[in-house]
Amino acid sequence: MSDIKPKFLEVYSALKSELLDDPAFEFTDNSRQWVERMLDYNVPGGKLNRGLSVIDSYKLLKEGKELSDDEFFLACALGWCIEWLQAYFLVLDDIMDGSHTRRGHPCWFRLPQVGMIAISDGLILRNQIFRILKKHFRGKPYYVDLLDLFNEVEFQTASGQMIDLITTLQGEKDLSKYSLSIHRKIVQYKTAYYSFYLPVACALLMAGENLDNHTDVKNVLVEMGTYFQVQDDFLDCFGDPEVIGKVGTDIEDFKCSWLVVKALERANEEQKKLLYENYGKDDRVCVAKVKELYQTLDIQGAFEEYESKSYEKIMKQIEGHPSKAVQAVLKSFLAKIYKRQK
Ligand code: DMA
Ligand code: MG
Ligand code: MG
Ligand code: MG
Repeated sequence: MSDIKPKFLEVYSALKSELLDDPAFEFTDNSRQWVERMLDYNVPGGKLNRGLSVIDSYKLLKEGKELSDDEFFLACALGWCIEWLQAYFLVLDDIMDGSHTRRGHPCWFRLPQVGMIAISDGLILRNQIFRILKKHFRGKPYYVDLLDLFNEVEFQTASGQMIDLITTLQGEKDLSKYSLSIHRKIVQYKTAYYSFYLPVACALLMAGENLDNHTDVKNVLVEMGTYFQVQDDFLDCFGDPEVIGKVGTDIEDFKCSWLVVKALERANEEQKKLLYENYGKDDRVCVAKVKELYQTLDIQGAFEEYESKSYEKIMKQIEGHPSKAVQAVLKSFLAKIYKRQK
């Protein structure tokens, strides 16, 4: 599967060139250079799982039939639209979360020349998705469905980010409101739709399918996306920053992370008091105390248990699906993320 990565990256260069020559704007050398640098910094440097999944999924839906050059290009272009969407959300997410590093480099807004211009860049990234779609898909019978899909998923993600943020409101810090059901809602919206449902939905539309007929696929993908974000929460605290390319901020940020929800479930009164006193403070000593409590409560063990249980649950759901091609799509996704370290 990974042999398509170089070709996928070629499509990135082609799309970038088109955007830098977009006739709807009079680029100067200066603005063109800015956008090029901004794109190269923020769009292609991740794992590219979401983007590549569109191509993998489309191939599996075609059940082994070779893709034409045109189909391959279009699947790549949709994959890149998802990577653009991801870049847009991450640029803004890092500002809102006060993060320092992303993909092994300083967050875009941390660069001295960038700062809050990153907000404007986020908007440019967002708009470029629709420039790409217009240029390459305007004549397709599924164009309107694609636009609707990207709009819906963007709304869901933005809403997830909103509840992720408002649950941490300063001055109202109250751990007692954190629960698995609130956590689930946050991660379903902020992560699962755009990371898991969107790539497969793009492939389904390209294959001429009506998305209304695939709510069962959507449900499995939302379940997988939820599992993926629990892993992200786990790695925020226990991952190796060298491997995940970012330093966690969830404890400092008072995030409704899976880890703190589990810790609250397992803690006695004294331990709860320690959490209440130290969670959500931008202070090394407080963060260390929270991490130590996570060790004492064996939150790693709880995570491992969650991980194998969700794997089994998702696998069962997949095997209940009538189409072998769809099963193959879903299984390839699950295999990619099971026990991931980054
Ligand atoms: C991020 O959740 C979700 C979106 C939509 C970018 P997060 O803040 O936990 O992500 P990360 O750990 O990568 O900053
Ligand atoms: Mg973040
Ligand atoms: Mg965030
Ligand atoms: Mg995170």
